[in-house]
Amino acid sequence: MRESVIATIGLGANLGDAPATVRAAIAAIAALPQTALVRASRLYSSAPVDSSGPDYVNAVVQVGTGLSAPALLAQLQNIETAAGRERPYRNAPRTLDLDVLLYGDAQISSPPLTVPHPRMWQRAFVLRPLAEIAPALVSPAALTAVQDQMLHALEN
Ligand code: PH2
Ligand code: MG
Ligand code: MG
Repeated sequence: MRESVIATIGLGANLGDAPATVRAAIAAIAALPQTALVRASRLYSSAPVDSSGPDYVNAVVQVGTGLSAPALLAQLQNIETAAGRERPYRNAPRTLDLDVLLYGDAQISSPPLTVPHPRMWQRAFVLRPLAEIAPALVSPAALTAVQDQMLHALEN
């Protein structure tokens, strides 16, 4: 493995057996080439934000990876496709969404990939699982800003 970067990935699903899909996606991420799972949050249930359909299941994981950011994104898109992901319109309900939230401390602005994820600081379904596994990355003020968004852990 070339020098490894800590990448933070957000998982979301609200169609089909969302908890099973998210758990399988965490296993698939852990099995990616040049990639090792570092930490995984619990699964959370959250009301759709700027989206529709059933409540979402969300989680956040960190991996150490030798994949470049575009290569990691391509691998995540393969996992989404294998889970039956369709993209009828923006923020449509989905079987699986895998977003690169952070890639080390890189700032990336390219058409397929913007890192840090531009909306992550407005979303409890990202910040609370992230705070669970990497508390230094999420300030108390950031958590306060999203405290009105409905979210609860599905497990202890
Ligand atoms: N993802 C979105 C839009 N809205 N809402 C919740 N609760 N969870 C998500 O993962 C989510 C969302 C776009 O990716
Ligand atoms: Mg998303
Ligand atoms: Mg996405």
